[in-house]
Amino acid sequence: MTGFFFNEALLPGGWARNVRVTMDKSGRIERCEIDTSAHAGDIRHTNALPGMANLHSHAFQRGMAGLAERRGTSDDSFWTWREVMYAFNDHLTPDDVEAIAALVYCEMLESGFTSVGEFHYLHHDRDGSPFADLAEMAGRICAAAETTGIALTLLPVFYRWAGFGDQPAHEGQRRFFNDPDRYARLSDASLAHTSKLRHGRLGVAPHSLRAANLEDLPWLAGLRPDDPVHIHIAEQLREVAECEAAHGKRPVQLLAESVELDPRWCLVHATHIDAAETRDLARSGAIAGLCPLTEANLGDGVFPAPDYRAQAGQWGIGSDSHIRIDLAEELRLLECGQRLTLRQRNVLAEPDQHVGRALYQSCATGGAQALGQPTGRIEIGARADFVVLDSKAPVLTGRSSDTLLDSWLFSGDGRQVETVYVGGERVVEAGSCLARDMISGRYCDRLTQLMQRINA
Ligand code: NGQ
Ligand code: ZN
Repeated sequence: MTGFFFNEALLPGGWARNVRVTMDKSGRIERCEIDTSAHAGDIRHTNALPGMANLHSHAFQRGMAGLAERRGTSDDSFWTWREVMYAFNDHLTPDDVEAIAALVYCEMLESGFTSVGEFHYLHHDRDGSPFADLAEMAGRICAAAETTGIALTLLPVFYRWAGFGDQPAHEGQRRFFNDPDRYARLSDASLAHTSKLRHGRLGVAPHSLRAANLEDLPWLAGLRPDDPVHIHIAEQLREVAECEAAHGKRPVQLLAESVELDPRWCLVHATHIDAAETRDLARSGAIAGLCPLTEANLGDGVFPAPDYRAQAGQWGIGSDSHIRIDLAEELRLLECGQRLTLRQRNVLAEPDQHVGRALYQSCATGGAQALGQPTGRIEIGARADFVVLDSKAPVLTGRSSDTLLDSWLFSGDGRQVETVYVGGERVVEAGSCLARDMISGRYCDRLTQLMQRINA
């Protein structure tokens, strides 16, 4: 049987040498042997890392990267960025969304992400009316995943209110809005699309405690009882203050008291948490969904990673607004944000441990849990998702195992990702997603037209 043979691979227990992996028909790892030799016909690589999950994506926002970097008349903030984002998404057609998502997923694969959680809320047509297929846009997201080969956990977003206290959703949010009945139908219609994908999964996602109220949460969490539940939370200080004003509690505290937080849950950002919330989140087994590049770009703040980690809190990473899509850079900023605030080095690792491995393994396993995808570990039963680095690249020369990983994450970027497999199928070769040319050509065509419409 054809197998993979790696001179070294990062397994759950650490780096192993001369690793041979075989898989079953569904693309799951059947055997994993170390200190062995290659069989004739094996696919050979110098190294392999487990595939990384990108646990939080709003694919369409890739199309507006760089369009919100001009200072306005007053202080700019997350909230002024959001106005620009709303104005941008007003123009998007299903063809635009599919073309943008395909480029996003292509870029993700090329940087080492093998699965994505699409936190999808652009549901309706430009005037706010539902498409004939309520899940038309979800179908476009699935089509983009199919084109690229990335594993997809689709998270259709429940968005009902404009803010705390059940403020009615406003004009800029018309394309996101659903009542509970229509959301349940949207979820079913989305399943018709995700179930056609080889590595598709469907979860649920109350947008935030601003856009879903406390009564909405239990039935949403119960709608798909075995699947992931994602929510934005405590990203901005203003949102914490509004939550305290409306409910007398901080967001994570309020959420933890309103629902049973458990390993199905992913709390995206959770930037502003106090000591008690840090403890409760860590204990719950839920995932903190950190998006370092977006959180920096939007001026959100810095997650209390050392305290959370000290209490065995689990996390993963997402590229969220896609101001950049680069796995190495996300992990680097997760660590370097702490270095800048604490004025220390090598913060997010145990004594004598390499930071690269600590970051990579914790985010790969946490991200896989958040997406309900059998990935993030090279072990029996996991999907054969592998990321192979170009060991001949200048920044990786002479490195192996932990120094290879540290050098990639701290001094490299997506350019050192050579080959990527999802479920044993090659999706990136010589650094390029297989459908790269078609996808970028279509993206550029759509974006040219879109920018003309926006600037008209
Ligand atoms: C989003 N993005 O849904 O795209 C949000 C902005 C909001 C981030 N939170 C909108 N990064 O939170 O209301
Ligand atoms: Zn988000």
